[in-house]
Amino acid sequence: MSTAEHDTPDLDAIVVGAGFSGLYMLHRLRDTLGLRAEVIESADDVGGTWYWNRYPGARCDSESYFYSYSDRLDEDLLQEWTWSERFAAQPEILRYLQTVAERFDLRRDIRFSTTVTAATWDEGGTRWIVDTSDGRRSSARYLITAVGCLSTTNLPDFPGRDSFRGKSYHTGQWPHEGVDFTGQRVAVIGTGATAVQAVPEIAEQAAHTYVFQRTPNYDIAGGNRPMTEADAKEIKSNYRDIWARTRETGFGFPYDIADRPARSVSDEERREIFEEAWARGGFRLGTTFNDLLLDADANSTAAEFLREKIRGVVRDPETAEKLSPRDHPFFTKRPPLENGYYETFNKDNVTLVGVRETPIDSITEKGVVVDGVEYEVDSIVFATGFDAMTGTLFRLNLTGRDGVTLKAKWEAGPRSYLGLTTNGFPNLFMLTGPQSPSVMSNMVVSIEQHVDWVTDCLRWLREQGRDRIENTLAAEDGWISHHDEVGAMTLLDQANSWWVGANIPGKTRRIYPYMGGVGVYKGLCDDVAAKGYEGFETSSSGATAMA
Ligand code: NA7
Repeated sequence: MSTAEHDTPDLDAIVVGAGFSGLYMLHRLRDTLGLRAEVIESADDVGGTWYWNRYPGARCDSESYFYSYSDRLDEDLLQEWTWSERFAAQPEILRYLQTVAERFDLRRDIRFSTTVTAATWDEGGTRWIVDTSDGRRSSARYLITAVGCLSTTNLPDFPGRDSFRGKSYHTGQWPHEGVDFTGQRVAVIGTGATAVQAVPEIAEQAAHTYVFQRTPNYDIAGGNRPMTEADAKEIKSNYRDIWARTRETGFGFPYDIADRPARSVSDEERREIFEEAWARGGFRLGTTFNDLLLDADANSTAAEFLREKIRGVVRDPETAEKLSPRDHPFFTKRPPLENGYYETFNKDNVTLVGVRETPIDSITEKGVVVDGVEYEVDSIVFATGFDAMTGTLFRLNLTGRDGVTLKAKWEAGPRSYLGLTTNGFPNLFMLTGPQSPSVMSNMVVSIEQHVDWVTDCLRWLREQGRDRIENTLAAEDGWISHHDEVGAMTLLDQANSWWVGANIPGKTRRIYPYMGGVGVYKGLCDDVAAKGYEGFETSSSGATAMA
């Protein structure tokens, strides 16, 4: 493909996606490096995940004050912006991202309502050729995917699904005008983090809510509450320390995993520790001991604590037992944070329908059929999750060197170096790609780390007079074996979760996120950079595309 074919001027970089990662990447490319960059975004505004997920109750499960851009972006914004709740709801996070887009004048370099249909590496031109749904073809030296990890929805192919005469929704593609369920009979399929947020809100309105549960989860107390003035003051005066800590801890939170095994303390003491974490809410419970995710026996102590909590809330013992997970260890599926979810099952007009032993047979014109019973409903809410981490990358139809597609290369699972790049796909960077900590961490911290690493890498290339970079196969093999070795030390593979690709029929089962922790991972990435981008081969095309 020759560059003469391009009908738009060449760019230095194209970024796909205008969520948390794409916005920050654009700012760095354009305003820090002075590059000509464009973001391509399928939605009609910024926000990414927070643009699409508008279902009732949608909220972040990481605390707002550290689920936002850090002091690396703008210290003034940290002081000016005050979150209204401990865990921000979707509209507030979207407003925050819109504010960032305005503050840095980012929208002028974003092509909205446009989907990337294909991206092909042009070795002769040392560039990516990008085709989009608006019929345009663009080219750029570098292609950076900022597509999010949970952006391709999973809509199971239930027999008869499309025959349903009522309204159906997927939580990840919620109508902007909202949905009023007042007086309706509603089916919610799924009991992951999304359903756990949505069900209490839907059940407030609906005449009857049927929740179809395949696998019960260990839901942790959300502990959401309004942010007080005192909270805000304390946080704002400590921001530097808070951010510094997030970059060094295992999960990218400003608190770390306690350095003690679960059995190192007495039963009473452990209980107190769990109770304290429970009362504070959020993922703290998962950081109470250092072996919860490594040792089945240690894990069982937390699992039993959580089952007890369910029994303490849900009045009907049969329903409580049905809601209690027993088939997988705690935290081997992403634990939802609950704010009133279990309590909802004490309502007379909420029914839990188990669909593990007797899966959903079909969907009919009138409703959902399980075990010969037709649950007649007016609306169906599919809270059935996403083809995580690789789903959207594959939909970009990436073709690398020698005509090899990403999908073909990754048929047996992702192959990356640091979760950032992949051999055969020069000048491609995947922000929060598989085999990086991403979904096993506070996403924004991981996003910033990736964006900053890519920014430094591009600066370094320019300083070296190079404009082509590709990781070696040896480096990739090394990363994969380290990644797999660390993953195998955990209990993660003991559950059928989207973390291991088990939620999508036919998807290769592998541990997708890097399990070594945010701080360790950052150290490894920094080390690669400090050694002159060890594991990469770089060269110069002799062109002068970069400013
Ligand atoms: P999840 O966590 O993948 O949950 C999807 C739910 O849908 C889960 O309970 C699934 O049961 C259920 N599901 C999926 N397919 C089926 C079929 N065929 N039959 C019955 N039930 C089904 O997605 P969420 O949107 O809740 O959360 C995704 C992430 O977003 C979350 O982890 C946070 O990081 C934010 P299963 O457990 O697979 O048996």
